[in-house]
Amino acid sequence: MLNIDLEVLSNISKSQFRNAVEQGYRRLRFDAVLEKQFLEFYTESHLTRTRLAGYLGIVMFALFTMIDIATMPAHVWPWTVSIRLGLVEPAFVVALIISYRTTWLTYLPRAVFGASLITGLGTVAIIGAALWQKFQIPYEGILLVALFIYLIVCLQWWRALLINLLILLAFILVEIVFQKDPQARLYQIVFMLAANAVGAYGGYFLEYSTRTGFLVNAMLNELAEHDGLTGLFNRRTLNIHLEKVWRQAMRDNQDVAIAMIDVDHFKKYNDRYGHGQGDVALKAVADVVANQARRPLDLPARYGGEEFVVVWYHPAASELPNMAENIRAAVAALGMTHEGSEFGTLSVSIGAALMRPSADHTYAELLRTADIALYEAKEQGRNQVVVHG
Ligand code: GH3
Ligand code: MG
Ligand code: MG
Repeated sequence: MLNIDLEVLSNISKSQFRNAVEQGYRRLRFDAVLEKQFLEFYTESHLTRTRLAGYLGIVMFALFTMIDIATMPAHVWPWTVSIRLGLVEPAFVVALIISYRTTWLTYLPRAVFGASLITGLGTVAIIGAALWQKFQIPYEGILLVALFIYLIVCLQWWRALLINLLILLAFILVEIVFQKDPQARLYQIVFMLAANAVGAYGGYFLEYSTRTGFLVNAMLNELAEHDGLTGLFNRRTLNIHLEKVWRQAMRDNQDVAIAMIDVDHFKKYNDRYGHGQGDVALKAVADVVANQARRPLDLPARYGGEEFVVVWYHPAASELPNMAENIRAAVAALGMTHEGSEFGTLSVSIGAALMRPSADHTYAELLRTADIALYEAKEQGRNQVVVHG
């Protein structure tokens, strides 16, 4: 079983994904919010395989139809063929059509569920119809159907299990009612039970591994997007976000503002209190910064070293000085002693800038303007805010 090493996890910040790993998912269920995300991921990542299963089903049942016509007596095959062509094949076609409509994708699991149930019950009906017509049909096809539903159609395990139990029930009923040879009946039911055990076993671990892959993927993404020390977004994410927000602002004709925040005399702080305490101070400043960017398109990031950036989407221009000042004041209010500074406590200088994106302004310009403002704040004595634009 593919398991995630909990030792490795100790380096990964607290998140719903890490929570899920710690809680375990042997019952093949995450908590409600994560489960919803997983189902979307599951449907999307299995889309090609689900479609291939649909085509495979269509081809196989067409083949069985030809064999029925070629080998069965004329009073039997019209029954089996009408079930194959009238019930099973259309179910595959419907599921396939749904899989090609992006807006219908949420219904795909239900369509696959329905198609699988119809395929299984249809196959049982074929066996029943043939036995009823006194024709000893080879019953092995039903074993294939069970494995197909567990392993190939990419249904969630619980659903595949439910469908297969219903099919099994129907099969046992048909065997009891129509199968006159007790030896054949016994073998057929035992084989069917065995096929279910094999399929359920394989299917369970298939889904367990898919869930593990989902969590690993999500945690890797988080790791790649965030700064390890402060938990804020890193510079790479900042650039990606700025690019996105810049385009959005251009479409919506809105402003984008940023604040560049630099800790004052931080080299001296490190020298006096040690690098470890320096890290503690950076985390404290990062928490303040994170608190000031809370709307969906806002973003707090660590720009590098002791520098941070906040992106604000569509702020009121007149509010920008206040927003930056809030950060400065909140850092000062931390009251972290810094004897090497003229202020006696840890402080930050902030350069803020606001721009309306257009064809001849890039976000690099916004960063540059904020950087100039920051330089001025430092020049004018630190622990203050300068706003441009
Ligand atoms: P100024 O007021 O002009 O900004 O002076 P400063 O000392 O803050 O600026 P400078 O750029 O000279 O020094 C930044 C210091 O930040 C130097 C570096 O050791 C420290 N630093 C950068 N990243 C980290 C970190 O992750 N942890 C710790 N503890 N210190 C860091
Ligand atoms: Mg600096
Ligand atoms: Mg500094």
